[in-house]
Amino acid sequence: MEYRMLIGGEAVAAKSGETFESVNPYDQQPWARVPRAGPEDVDTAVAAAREAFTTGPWPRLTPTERGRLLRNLGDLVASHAEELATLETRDNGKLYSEMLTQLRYIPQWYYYFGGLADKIEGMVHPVDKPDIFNFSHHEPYGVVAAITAWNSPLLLAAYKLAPALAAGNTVVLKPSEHASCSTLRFAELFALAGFPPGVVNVISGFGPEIGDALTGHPDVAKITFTGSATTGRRINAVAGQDFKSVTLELGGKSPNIVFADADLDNAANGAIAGILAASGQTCVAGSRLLVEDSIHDAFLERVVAIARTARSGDPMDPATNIGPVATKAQYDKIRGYLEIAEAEGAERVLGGTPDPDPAIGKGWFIEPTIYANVTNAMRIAREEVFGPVLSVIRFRDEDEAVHIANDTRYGLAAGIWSQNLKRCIELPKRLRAGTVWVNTYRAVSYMTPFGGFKASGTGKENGIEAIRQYLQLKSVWLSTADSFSNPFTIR
Ligand code: TXE
Repeated sequence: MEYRMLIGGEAVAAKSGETFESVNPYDQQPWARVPRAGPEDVDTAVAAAREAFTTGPWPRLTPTERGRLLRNLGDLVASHAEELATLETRDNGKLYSEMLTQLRYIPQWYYYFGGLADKIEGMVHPVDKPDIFNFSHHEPYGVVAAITAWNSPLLLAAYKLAPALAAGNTVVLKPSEHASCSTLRFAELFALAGFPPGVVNVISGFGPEIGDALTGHPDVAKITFTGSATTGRRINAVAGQDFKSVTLELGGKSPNIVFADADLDNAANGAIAGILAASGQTCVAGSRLLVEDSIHDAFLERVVAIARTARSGDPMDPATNIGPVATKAQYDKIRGYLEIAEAEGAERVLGGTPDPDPAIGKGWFIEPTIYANVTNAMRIAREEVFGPVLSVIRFRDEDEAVHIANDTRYGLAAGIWSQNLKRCIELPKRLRAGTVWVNTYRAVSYMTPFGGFKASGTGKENGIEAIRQYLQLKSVWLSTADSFSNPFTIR
């Protein structure tokens, strides 16, 4: 397969002609060639987006028409769901069943924000001045740079594109170099949906090579990013030079807290969903399992028993629970953390080796791994592993659970398992995390705000408020006074 980028409505190669291979994590075979954009391609893509924002038909469309195009796009994603999900699985090794579920859900983002496009209302302000009519309204920023990670390319793109376009911006979208193909194929749907050329541009390439050129480009007004805290920090620094607005969704070290009064069967499934779903390669992974002392041993046994039943294998096979991890770098990083955990004295109760069963394939497989007797000071409990590796930490009482849960630089998500109503209502208020799930885990919706506290990011995606990330507020003053006198005082 040979892919093209989308710039100014044209399917193009990189100006340099360079490409790179996309490797299937399951069989470790290259299966597609992808354009390797350079800074010159970034310039062309930003210029196309800038032109579409200022002079093209896009700024003249009514918000209702923008909404209609977004709904067309949603329909097209729905009718291409199987194809796009297959590309994602080939690119990042995640289960086809997971990617297909995402692809079938993604259209809702385009329908929801398409519906919101013509409901962005301003306000008339009753100012304390005579002869003045004052109002404010929301305006798009202009060109938005949207940068996504490899774990859920088109879902993350929907989080960003749907509100950005509903608000009237134009976009340069850059998927991860580790999983570009679904986004490049998705790019072909914009013309079919009726979007004018240049409204959405898609470039593929390596973050370290073109990231600064994109985020530091003087014509990029807004940046929205999902990825690592390290790259988020870099983007913030570059964007800060020109005081650009940023929305950053970074990683996490989310606590999943199980109290003795929980429904323990549900909680055990919740613990597994938190760490083994997507082979742990999710920003909201419940990678620290906090368990109340009195049930610790029995609960751990339950979790280990379920984890043992998880089947590694071909991500296209509906019977598979654990696919390979996405890249060799990711595999090496996780292996490195397993060594760190052993050296720190964590007690391995499951896994800990590369999957030894040759029957499951040649891919980058990591066995589900569980460490007990982890303390919150260990690196395995503090740093994002992004793999199927669970750290189990004991706690005595609610106060200690809260202390451990909050004792992290991250603040993306948290889980609580309890049947005590008071606790279920009061405890979420004490947790420093942008999302708290109570008796469930890893639920997301286009209708509900999502985003981190602390080092997990800034700004919110999804839900009505998300559209504000792509709008700036303008205040307009009209005077009906007959004279404009005394120019030397404030009015
Ligand atoms: O992330 P990067 P990587 C975490 C996870 C994982 C680690 C590394 O712990 O092990 O990050 O993954 C682009 N300017 N998460 O290397 O580098 C890059 O091309 C602008 C958590 O894949 O952050 C890609 O499109 N962009 C996370 C995107 O940033 C730059 C999901 C993400 O890549 C850039 C993924 C630069 N200077 C990884 N450098 C989550 N929040 O779920 C790179 N990029």
